[in-house]
Amino acid sequence: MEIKVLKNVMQKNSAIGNDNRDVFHQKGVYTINLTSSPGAGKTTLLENSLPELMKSLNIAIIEGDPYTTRDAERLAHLNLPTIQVNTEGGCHLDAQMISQAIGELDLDNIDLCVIENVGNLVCPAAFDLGETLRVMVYSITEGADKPKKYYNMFQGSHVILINKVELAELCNIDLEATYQEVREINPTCKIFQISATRPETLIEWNSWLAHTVKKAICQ
Ligand SMILES: Nc1nc2c(ncn2[C@@H]2O[C@H](COP(=O)(O)OP(=O)(O)OP(=O)(O)O)[C@@H](O)[C@H]2O)c(=O)[nH]1
Ligand SMILES: [Mg+2]
Repeated sequence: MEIKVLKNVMQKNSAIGNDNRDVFHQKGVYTINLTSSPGAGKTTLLENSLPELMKSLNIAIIEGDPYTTRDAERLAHLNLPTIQVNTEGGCHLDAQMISQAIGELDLDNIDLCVIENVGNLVCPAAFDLGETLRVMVYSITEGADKPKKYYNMFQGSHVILINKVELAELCNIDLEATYQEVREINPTCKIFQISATRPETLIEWNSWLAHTVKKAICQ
């Protein structure tokens, strides 16, 4: 008797993730998998970044949520193509869910597809969705000990947005030490320090992302 359930699930997810990546690539769509713990600021970031990014990119949103459409409703005024994926309590999106969502999008007219994952610092780190870039929002209000506790998520992210930095003093956080710990775990990721509620702190991130997407889709 052969029991390989977990391995099979992960292999299947990776295979579908690679298929998704091929589809995105063929259609010239750059994709972001946006991860964080619950409430770290993913939707707030989108509320305040997308209006700027929309000026030069055609954007679609895939919203992951255990049960509700609340985040999609917060972004509805932007009038972007949006697909809601409810995991029915599941703690992460997987590649099959994204494959289904892709079928609902007009990829020929999209430059950037933003996937907001379910808030969780463990499971989303293990499930490749076929994204180009994994972007993590790390809210300092969760505590300075999180990078080493949730090593895989920090280590596997291409970009880490250290968020809610205006609350550092209130939360007793040494921002420089936090930056250094993130850097130690992930020596190559891009790091931005932001307050997602304050659009003026997102200028550098917005311009880096717009530039990166345009460069990639023009190749
Ligand atoms: N003070 C402060 N509050 C913030 C900041 N960013 C987000 N918030 C607040 O944090 C709360 C949660 O933000 P969301 O954007 O909903 O977080 P999320 O990661 O999308 O949450 P889930 O989708 O439920 O995982 C909201 O009340 C935001 O206003 C920030 O930079 N500073
Ligand atoms: Mg959200």
